[in-house]
Amino acid sequence: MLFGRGKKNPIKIADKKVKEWKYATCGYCSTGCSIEVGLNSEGKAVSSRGVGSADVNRGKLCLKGLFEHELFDSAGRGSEPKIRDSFHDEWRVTDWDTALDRTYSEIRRIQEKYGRDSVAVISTGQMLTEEFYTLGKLTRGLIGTNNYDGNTTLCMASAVSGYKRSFGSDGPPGCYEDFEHTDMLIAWGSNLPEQHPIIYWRMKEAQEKKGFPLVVVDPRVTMLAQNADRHLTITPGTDVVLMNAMMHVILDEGLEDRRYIEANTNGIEELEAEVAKYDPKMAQKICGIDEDTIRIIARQFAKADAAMQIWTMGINQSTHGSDGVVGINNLALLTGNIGKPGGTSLSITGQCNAMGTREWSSCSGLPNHRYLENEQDRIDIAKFWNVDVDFFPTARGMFQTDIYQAMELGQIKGLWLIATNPLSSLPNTARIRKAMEQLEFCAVQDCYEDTESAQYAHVYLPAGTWAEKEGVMTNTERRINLVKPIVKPHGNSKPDLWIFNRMAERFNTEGKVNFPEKAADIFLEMGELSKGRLSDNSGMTHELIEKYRGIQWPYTKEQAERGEVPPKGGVRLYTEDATFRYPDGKAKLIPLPFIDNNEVPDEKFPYWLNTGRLIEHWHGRTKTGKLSNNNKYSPIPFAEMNPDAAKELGVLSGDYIRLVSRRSDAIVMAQLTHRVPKNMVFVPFHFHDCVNRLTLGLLDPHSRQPAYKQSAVRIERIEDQQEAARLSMEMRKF
Ligand SMILES: Nc1nc2c(c(=O)[nH]1)N[C@H]1C(S)=C(S)[C@@H](COP(=O)(O)OP(=O)(O)OC[C@H]3O[C@@H](n4cnc5c(=O)[nH]c(N)nc54)[C@H](O)[C@@H]3O)O[C@H]1N2
Ligand SMILES: Nc1nc2c(c(=O)[nH]1)N[C@H]1C(S)=C(S)[C@@H](COP(=O)(O)OP(=O)(O)OC[C@H]3O[C@@H](n4cnc5c(=O)[nH]c(N)nc54)[C@H](O)[C@@H]3O)O[C@H]1N2
Ligand code: SF4
Ligand SMILES: [Mo]
Repeated sequence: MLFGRGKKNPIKIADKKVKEWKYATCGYCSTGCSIEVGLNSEGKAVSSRGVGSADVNRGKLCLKGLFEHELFDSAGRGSEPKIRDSFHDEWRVTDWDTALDRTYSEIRRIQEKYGRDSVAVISTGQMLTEEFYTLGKLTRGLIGTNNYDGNTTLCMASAVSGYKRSFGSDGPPGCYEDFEHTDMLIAWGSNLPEQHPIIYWRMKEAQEKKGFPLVVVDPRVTMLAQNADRHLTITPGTDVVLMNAMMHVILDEGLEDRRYIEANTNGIEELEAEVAKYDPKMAQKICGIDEDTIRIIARQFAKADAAMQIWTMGINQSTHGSDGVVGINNLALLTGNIGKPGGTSLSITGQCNAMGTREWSSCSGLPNHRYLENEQDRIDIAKFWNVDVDFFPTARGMFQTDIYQAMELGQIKGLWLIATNPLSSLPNTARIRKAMEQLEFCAVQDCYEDTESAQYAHVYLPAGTWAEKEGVMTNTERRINLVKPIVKPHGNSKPDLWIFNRMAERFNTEGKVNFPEKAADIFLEMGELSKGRLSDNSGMTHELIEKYRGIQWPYTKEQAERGEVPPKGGVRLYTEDATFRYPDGKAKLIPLPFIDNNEVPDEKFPYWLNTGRLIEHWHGRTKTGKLSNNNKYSPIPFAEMNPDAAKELGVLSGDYIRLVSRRSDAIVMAQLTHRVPKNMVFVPFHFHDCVNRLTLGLLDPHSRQPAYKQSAVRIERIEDQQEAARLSMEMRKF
C-alpha cells in the first residue's frame, strides 16, 4: 500500500471558465510557439495553452507563454497619448490627433532646419511584420531619413553580417528538425534551456532518441553546459581562436570534405594559410581550452556524418561577433555541413520577430533583403511604392549604436523610438542619457508608459501589444506564424499599424503612396515583392498560415497553386551544389585573423563582467516585471559570484555588493555559485540599467553590435548593508 496516498487532496486546477480559445503566436522569444488564449464569458483573457497540432511546440509552452494572457491589463500599460514641451515638465494627456500632429510637425521642422538625416527612427524586433513593412515604407518612402535602424543591431546584427559574408545573403539555412538528424551538436554561447526553452525541449528529445554528443562553449556553467558531454569554458571573446584551431586540425589531418569545398566554395587557399598559424598548442594559451580537447572536438566534428552548430549572444555580442559567425560557417563549409538534414549552422534568433524585421523592415536597406546600394533594387521598390527613385539614399545610413553617438555630437536632433528601451538595454547608459538630453524632440511609442526611455520623450504614443494586434512573425527556423487580435488594445492605446498609417496620412501629402489598412492585405503586398527571391512567401496567406500553424519560407505562389501542402518542418536552404547567393553560387571561406581588442580584467578591475538573461524575465521587464508568476523568482538585481572570490573579499551570500567599472557603479545582491569562475561575475540585464551603466560595449567592426559580454569590474564589499539595500532600491527607481 502506498503510504498516506489516500489521505492527500488531489491537485485541483482552477476552472478558469473559458468560453472560447483564440489563436496566436507567442510574443516573447524567437522559438515561435503556437498559443491559444482562453476568454471567459465577459471576453476577458484568463488562460493560455500550447497548441498540440503546431509542429514547433507540440502543445508545450514555457513559463512566459503560460502567463502571457496576463499582459493585457498589467501595471504600467499606457492608455492615453501624452505630450509635454520639455522632458523636465509634467505630462499632459492629449488626444491622438494632437500627439500625431506634434510628432509630424517636429520631424519636419527638424529636417527642414538641420537636414533630412537629422531625425532618427529606431525600431525593434518586437512588432508584427506588416507593421515593420509599413514603417519602412513610411520612413524610406516619405519621411526620408537614412538614419533608420532597429534594436536588432544589439542582437542579430552579427549573425546577419556573418551569413551575408559567408553565403552572400542573410537567412538561417537550417530548422529545428535538424536536431533529429544530427550526429554531433556544438552550441556556441547559447543558454538554450533558459532562453529558448521549447527549442531546448526539441533538442533534448532528439538527443535522447539519437544519443548525439553535445559540446557547449560558454565561460559560464549554464543549464545547457550542465547537460553537455563536454563543456568548454572559453576565455571570453576568444571563440574565433578556438574555431581557427579546430580548422587547423581538420585541414592538417585531411578531415575536410574536398568534394564539397570544390563544388561550393571559394577561398580555401587563403583560409588554409591563415589557420596554419593556429596550432592548438598556441591557441590554447589564448582561448583557454587545452590542445587535446581542441583536437578531439575538431576530429569528432569533422568525422560526424552530419554535424550541427547553433549559437546565440555569446558569439554575436562580441568585437568578433561577425567573425565568430563566419568562423562557424567556415567550419560547416569545410566539412560539408550546410543544407543537409542534421548538418547546418543555425543562428538561434532572439526576439519574437527579429527575423521579420531582418526580412521586411527596410532598416538596413529595402524590403526582402534588398539593398540601397543596388540600383535595380532602388528602381524596383520606388516603382512599387510609387515614390521618386532619387528620394532613396544610395547607401545605408547609421547603425543604431552609431546613432546615439551622433546624438551626442548634435548631428541628430530628433528621435522616434518604437518598441525599444535604450536606457536599459544599450551599453554605457550614462552616455545614452546625455545623448537623449541633447534632443530637440523625442517621441516614444511603447505599450508601457513607465519605460526608462519615456523619461526623455516629448510625445508618448500608447501602443497595443502582442495579441491586441493582427499580423505575422517569423521565427528562428524561418517559420511565418500568425497573431490574431484576441482582445482590444488597452485603454485608448492603438495598434502600431494604426499609428503608422495615421502618421503616413500626414506625410503622404500628395496621396501618391498606398498604405493598406488591413494586415492581411499588406501581407499580400509583401508576397508580391517576395516573388522569386530567397525568402519567397508569395504562396502564403493569413488563413493558410493559421491552418498549418505556421509555414516556413520559402513557400511560393506556384507551390500554392499546385496545391502543395506546406512541408511540415524540414525546410532547408542551400540544399544543392552552388546555390549560395553570390553570383557564382559559391559560398566564401574567409580567413579570420584574431586581434585581442577587448577590455580585459587587470589589477584595478580584476573581474570579467558577463551579462545575459534569466528564464523568467524578458529584457527590461516592462512585461515580466509586472506578472507575479514571473517576477517572484528574481525580483531584485543580483550578481552570480564565485564562493572562493566571495571568501577572499569577505562577502556573504545575500550581501549587497558594489560593482565598479570604468564607466559607473551599481549595487546588486551577491548570489554565490560555482556557475561562474573565480574571476567573473554574471549579472542579468533585466533590472533597469544596473548592468548597462557598467558595460563598455565596444562595437564589432562589421555589424556594429556591442560586446555586452566582455567588460571588466571590481567588486567592493559594503559595510552598511541597510544603506546598500536602500541605494539598490533607489537605483531600481532609476
Ligand atoms: N527568458 C528569456 N528568453 C529570452 C530573452 C529574455 O530576455 N528572456 N531574450 C531573447 C533574446 S532578444 C535573445 S538575443 C536571446 C539570447 O539568448 P542567449 O544568447 O542564449 O542568452 P544570453 O544569456 O544573453 O547569453 C548566452 C550565453 O553567452 C555566454 N557568453 C558570454 N561570453 C561568451 C563568450 O565570449 N563566448 C561564448 N561562447 N559564450 C559567451 C554567457 O555566459 C551566456 O550563458 O534570448 C531570447 N530569449
Ligand atoms: N548588458 C546587456 N545588454 C543587452 C543584452 C545583453 O545580453 N546584455 N542584450 C541585447 C539584446 S540581444 C537585445 S534584443 C536588446 C533588447 O533591448 P530592448 O529593445 O530595449 O528590449 P525591451 O526591454 O524588450 O524593449 C522593448 C520595448 O518595447 C515595448 N513593446 C513590447 N511590445 C510592443 C509592441 O507591440 N508595440 C510597441 N510599440 N511597444 C512594444 C516594451 O514595453 C519595451 O519597452 O537588449 C540588448 N542589451
Ligand atoms: S519558448 Fe519562447 S515562444 Fe515558446 S512559450 Fe516560451 S517564450 Fe514563448
Ligand atoms: Mo536579442
